[in-house]
Amino acid sequence: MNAIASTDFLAVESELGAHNYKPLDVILTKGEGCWVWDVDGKKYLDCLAAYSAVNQGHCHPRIFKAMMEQASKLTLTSRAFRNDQLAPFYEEICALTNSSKVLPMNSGAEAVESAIKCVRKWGYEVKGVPEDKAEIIVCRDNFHGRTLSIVGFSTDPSARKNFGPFAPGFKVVPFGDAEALEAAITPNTVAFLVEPIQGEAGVIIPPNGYLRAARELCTRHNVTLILDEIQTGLGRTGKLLAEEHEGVEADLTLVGKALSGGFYPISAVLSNSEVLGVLQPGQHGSTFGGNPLACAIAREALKVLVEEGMIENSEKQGAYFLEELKGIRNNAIKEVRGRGLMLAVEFHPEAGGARKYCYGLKDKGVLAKETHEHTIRFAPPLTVSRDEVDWALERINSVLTG
Ligand code: IF1
Repeated sequence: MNAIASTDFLAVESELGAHNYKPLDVILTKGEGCWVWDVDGKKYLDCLAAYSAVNQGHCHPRIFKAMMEQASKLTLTSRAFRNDQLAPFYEEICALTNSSKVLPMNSGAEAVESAIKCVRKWGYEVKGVPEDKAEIIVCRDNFHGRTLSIVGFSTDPSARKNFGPFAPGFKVVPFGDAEALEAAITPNTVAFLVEPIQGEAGVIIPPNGYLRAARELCTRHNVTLILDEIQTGLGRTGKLLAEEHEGVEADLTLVGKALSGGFYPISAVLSNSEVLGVLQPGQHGSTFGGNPLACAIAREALKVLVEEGMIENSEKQGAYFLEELKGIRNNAIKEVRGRGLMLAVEFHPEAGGARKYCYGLKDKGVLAKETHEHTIRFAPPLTVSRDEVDWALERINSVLTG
């Protein structure tokens, strides 16, 4: 037992914290692999994996070791000086993702912001767009982070309301509609920014061929394609990058979250074209971006993902998990969908919301979170075994049909 009662944690958070979240009332204190423990010692299978930041499982021992070794040597130099972890990180991530250039940042939103800066600069200096006229096309129901320029092109009222005025230069098209994308492209369009599968929107998988069509349109109209793989990347959908499902390559690929296996905020802009080449000294940066501790952690997090077969496991367990979820009989279920271990069960609006199921699951030892009101996402660490999936399914079945 912990010395502080659960109710006290809630009271203190409520009094002293900004109320920008409404978490499930479970107070976690320990994690290992797919499992987490609360302050009362109760064990749960984590089916959220910190929104895909702990794809490698909680507190992975190899990443922990790499972090401790580096932390005992050198953590931060700033980019005013060089460090001996940056070049090997660049080499390894470029080789793995078939990229030519890297820009290391910290959070996912920073990677998105950085990409926006770069494609605008590319638009003016390479494509020849007139000053301040650059346009970026984004999708309805997008989620790319919480900074001002990003929420400015969100279509979710709660993400935007009363945070304006917002930056101009963004155009919204429906997700999954290549014709709408083509119609929105003008000579001033510098980029199309899109999630290969929309996460926050509820694991929305676009029609087959959509990313290929988007790639083709972007190439034809000299528009950069930016794929936000911050959530879909690094094995989550059963491939290293979700773009591989359609055999396309983005001009800019954004990764974050699992790039550190959950130890540390690390993100990166990966570039296959000349886009990152437009940046000159002094035009962009970050105190912590590319620091030796981050680089050492990311190097090991990527190795673990590949060497321990997590990407293949994601594909295999995900396919099984999906089939079994589809077999659950409950008239309240509208649709079950997913790719790899990015899965969702959507309920009919009349069912009264998904949150009650999340509480039911929590009581039985499965942690999952609703997205919007009517969808539950299941996205465990990619280390999850068949037995653990069965363990979860038994409980999911009883809660959803009970
Ligand atoms: C929160 C969702 C997941 C992302 C994509 C960029 C970012 C994210 C595709 C920004 C972040 C998070 C943030 C987290 C909840 C979460 C989320 F429910 F909102 F949609 F994962 F499913 N691009 N996603 O999904 O990355 O700056 O946060 O590092 O609490 O806001 P960040």
